[in-house]
Amino acid sequence: MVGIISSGFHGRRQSGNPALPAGQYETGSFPVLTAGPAPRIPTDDWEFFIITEAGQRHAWTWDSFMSLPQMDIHTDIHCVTSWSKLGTTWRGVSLDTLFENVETSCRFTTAHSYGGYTTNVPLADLLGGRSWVAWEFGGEPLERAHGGPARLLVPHLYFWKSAKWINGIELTQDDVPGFWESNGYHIHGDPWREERYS
Ligand SMILES: Nc1nc2c(c(=O)[nH]1)N[C@H]1C(S)=C(S)[C@@H](COP(=O)(O)O)O[C@H]1N2
Ligand SMILES: [Mo]
Repeated sequence: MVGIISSGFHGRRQSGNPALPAGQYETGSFPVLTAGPAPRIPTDDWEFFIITEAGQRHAWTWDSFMSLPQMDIHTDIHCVTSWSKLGTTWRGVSLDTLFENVETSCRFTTAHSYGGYTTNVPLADLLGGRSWVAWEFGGEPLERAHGGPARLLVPHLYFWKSAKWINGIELTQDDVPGFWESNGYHIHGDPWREERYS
């Protein structure tokens, strides 16, 4: 997906690697980017919820979450600060599975993390086999610094949408800016469109 037409702000920086969106470089390391301290959530206390506009609450404990169908995920991730990590492997539960019995007419969501971080993601971006609640990285339990015990993984959007220490998803009628979206980041965040800042 190498475009002929420049997409503005960062100018045109092309790597020649079609796996890299414009303005991104490949890194072999796994940088940690967290606003504030990393919360510590024992799996005994961990819970994942989905709450609808009608106030209907669906919730999973760690054990009930682990008994859901699991998937291995092989994907590239792209951080808005310009690094991309290619060919990462994860294990987790598809949001399609978690939303199976959820009735809603909302088109938007806010992901809520332990510690207070939020990010908004359209429901369509969470569904369709493109997003997961991931608890394993590279065959090992997800490190706390990277969001363990579990994080949202929305790899087709910039990585700030992949909320670490995920606690739950709230369905919303409107697209409500989350933490970074209220601080100048793009409301949607598609790296292939260079939706970096607003
Ligand atoms: N809860 C929470 N999730 C978060 C963040 C955060 O500060 N808190 N930072 C976001 C940003 S800006 C990025 S780039 C990625 C970084 O994930 P990493 O530290 O695993 O590389 O997590 C995202 N998820
Ligand atoms: Mo970020």
